[in-house]
Amino acid sequence: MKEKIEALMQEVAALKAASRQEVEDARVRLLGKKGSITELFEEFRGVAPEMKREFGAKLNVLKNAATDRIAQLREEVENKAACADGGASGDLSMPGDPFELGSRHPVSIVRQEIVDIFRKFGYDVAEGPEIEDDWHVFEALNFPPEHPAREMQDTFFVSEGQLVGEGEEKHYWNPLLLRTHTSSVQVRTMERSQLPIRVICPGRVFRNEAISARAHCIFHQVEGLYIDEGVTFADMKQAILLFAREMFGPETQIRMRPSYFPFTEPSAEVDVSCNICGGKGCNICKGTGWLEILGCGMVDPNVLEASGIDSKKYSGFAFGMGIERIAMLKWQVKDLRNYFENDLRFLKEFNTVL
Ligand code: 2NM
Repeated sequence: MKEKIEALMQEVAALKAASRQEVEDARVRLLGKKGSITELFEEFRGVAPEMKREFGAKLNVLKNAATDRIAQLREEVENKAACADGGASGDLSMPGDPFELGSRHPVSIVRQEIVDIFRKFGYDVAEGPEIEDDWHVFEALNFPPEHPAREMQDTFFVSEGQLVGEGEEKHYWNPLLLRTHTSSVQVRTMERSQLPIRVICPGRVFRNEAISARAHCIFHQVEGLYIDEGVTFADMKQAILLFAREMFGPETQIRMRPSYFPFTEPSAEVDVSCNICGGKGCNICKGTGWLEILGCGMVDPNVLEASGIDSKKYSGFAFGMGIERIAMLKWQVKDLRNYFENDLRFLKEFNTVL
């Protein structure tokens, strides 16, 4: 037995093969069902118990050596074949695998549509910081000190602000926070611009909300602002009607319902006629024929004055809408979380031309 193992060891070491067939032949000859190594394992059963340990170890070494050598030979002939046939696997002049094209995110598509419409109406686009101070997010926008939006539960705070005042009057002032709306950008625009102002502010905003299918702590808004001498509620209505018809189609109707925002007076909520059912009532508009898309109002004189604008001379309107919400209506997305998870199965649904 010992001799047989040693002889086979030498055969394995000297093994050569020039083709796939020769490798396969060698495998069958050594390791196949009737192969010489397989037969040695049969023979091993009859070996005296005191010799089993020694021969067992040797046999295993032999089997591993044969298996490895055959794998090595197989790789060698495969490589040789690939180079020799000049075929697909070996041709370095072949074009590379194509890059998969990305697609625009639905929030980005809708943001661009809204921005394009207002640019056509002569609005500028302004952006501003996501980390803001209390002044630009709340104080200048006429939020009273006790307004619930200013609470920790609703707003993400970054720093507590400066300690100011003496004795009883001592308090923190102007903390840093994540903006809860892009109106802060409009305050910055009013502070530094010459009048008239026509601006829209797209951007990411943050609210301290539990995440669900209908709410998320991050979302995107577009807010608009128009200030000049003699701007009226009728101007606002017309601007929003024209926008709605560009966005949702020429047959679109709008309606306004009274509402409340700290920064506008009067304020309104705007619905557009459902463009899925044409106003007849469907499951998208929940049978009402109307879809709520934005909030708006005449800028409160306090807001104008806080930004250094003479509210006796100037007036203006402002509006704001959530981009995710409009994208949900457009593509019937049922769960807001889809917008933030970057699951390719979702993103690939929006294969618009870049
Ligand atoms: C809305 C609704 C109504 C708004 C107001 C202002 C500003 F800065 F001029 F005061 N910007 N955006 C506004 C008004 C936003 O979002 C639902």
